Amino acid sequence: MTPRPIQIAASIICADWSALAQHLKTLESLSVDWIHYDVMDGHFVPNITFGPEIQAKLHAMTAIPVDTHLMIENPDAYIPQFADAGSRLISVHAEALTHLDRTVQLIASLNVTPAVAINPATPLSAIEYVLDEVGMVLVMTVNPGFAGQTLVPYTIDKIAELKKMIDRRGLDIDIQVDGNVSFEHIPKMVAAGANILVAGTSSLYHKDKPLPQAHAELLQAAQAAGA
Ligand code: S6P
Ligand code: MG
Repeated sequence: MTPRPIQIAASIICADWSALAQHLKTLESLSVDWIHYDVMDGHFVPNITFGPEIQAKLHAMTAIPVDTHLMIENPDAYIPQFADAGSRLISVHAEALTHLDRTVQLIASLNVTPAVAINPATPLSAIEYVLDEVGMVLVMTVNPGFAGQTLVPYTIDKIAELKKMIDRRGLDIDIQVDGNVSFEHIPKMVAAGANILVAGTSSLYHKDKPLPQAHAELLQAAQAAGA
């Protein structure tokens, strides 16, 4: 199977919101592939971020496609609003859903690419039957809820197992990694099969690097590992 192209998803909760419009222009000039929009409800994860109205405003400010990561209970109730607010891709957590298949179908019915996300401790068996129906699997490499956490090491083997499962089935879908996607961890994440990297405080928003430099180094590290 031809490798899927490396793509960068900028984790917008990690950006400097005091200069958001300028920041989005910078991301556009760097041809960043996605804005990764983390939605947290204080129930599924112990943190709260923002909802569809703020996403709609963000979407109006940039042409960069929105990748919505729903870390919420009862996502079905909000998916149509996020679709209206410009999501190109919506990830839902397998752990949050009794009827995962129904939710994946709901997302697809709204002409949004469905994706399924799994927490570090969730086995791949939880998602194997929906692989044919999604465009992407999001592998959490930290426990969701916060930026700036440390990698859960066993998740690297899980990415590799998922990649084998996808290849065995002859599918052509993306694997996104989210959580401590750092310069140290990118080579093993990409070598294991990840191709969409959620870039937060560990890389793109690294406190010691100007953003264009961090972006260039991020791409270089990922492409070298995927070569
Ligand atoms: C975490 C959330 C993530 C973070 C991102 C931050 O629950 O889903 O998208 O925002 O992982 O990146 P970093 O490099 O600070 O871990
Ligand atoms: Mg996320």
